[in-house]
Amino acid sequence: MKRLIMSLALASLATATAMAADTPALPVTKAPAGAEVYIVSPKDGATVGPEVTVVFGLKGMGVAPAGVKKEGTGHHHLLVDVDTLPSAGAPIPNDATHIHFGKGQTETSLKLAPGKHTLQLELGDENHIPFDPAIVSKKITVTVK
Ligand SMILES: [Cu+2]
Repeated sequence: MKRLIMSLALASLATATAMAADTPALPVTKAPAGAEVYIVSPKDGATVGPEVTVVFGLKGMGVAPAGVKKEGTGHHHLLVDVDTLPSAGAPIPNDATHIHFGKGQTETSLKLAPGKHTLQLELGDENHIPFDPAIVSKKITVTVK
């Protein structure tokens, strides 16, 4: 009898642990209808110098700094030479190729090595999580002289 109670207690503990693992730590924000992010400058196919100003465009939403919860807003992330978009439901990585603009910046000056590079914008919510569905720009290619 004692053994039965013990195994029941272990079983319910295992269930509780499994449920906790399934619960997402951070909520995913639905993309507002018609929201669109785009790169204003440089133009797709442009040849640029080693230091290029990238200007971010956003339609149908506003920009807010990271950490600020305000409906219909997000902040920009510049993906440099990124082939696979960041995963849904998790914060966008923060590294040399996934650049966060958590202060609400709408342009940046980027240093790039000579050769071809791709640039793409992705909007993230206040927790740096991609919207659902993801709000991403067209990927552009620039050649750095
Ligand atoms: Cu971010």
